[in-house]
Amino acid sequence: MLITTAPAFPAELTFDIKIERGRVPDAMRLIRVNEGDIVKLRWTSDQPIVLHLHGYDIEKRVAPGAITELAFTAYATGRFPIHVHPQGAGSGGHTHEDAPLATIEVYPR
Ligand SMILES: [Cu+2]
Repeated sequence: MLITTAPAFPAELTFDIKIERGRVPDAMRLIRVNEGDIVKLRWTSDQPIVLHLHGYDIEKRVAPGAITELAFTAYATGRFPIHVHPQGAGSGGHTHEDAPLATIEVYPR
């Protein structure tokens, strides 16, 4: 049995995630937070890339040479994949069959 002990109060959590050639290190592929936490994902990438956080439906363009912050409050619990969208494909021009770049798990408090 897995017991998760969430802190009583929401935390502000910052994760620095480095994308290299469209991938993130294995250790950063699963990000666990608790409901209500303020989550800041600070992305860097060696190439231009568009990220899409599902569920929260946030899209962010990450350019090389700068940190791009994707911040949200984890009000919805569950498992939310972060996908890479093709550059300039417009809306609806992508599939989600590929493995996600990373996954965010939000646990109930
Ligand atoms: Cu997507």
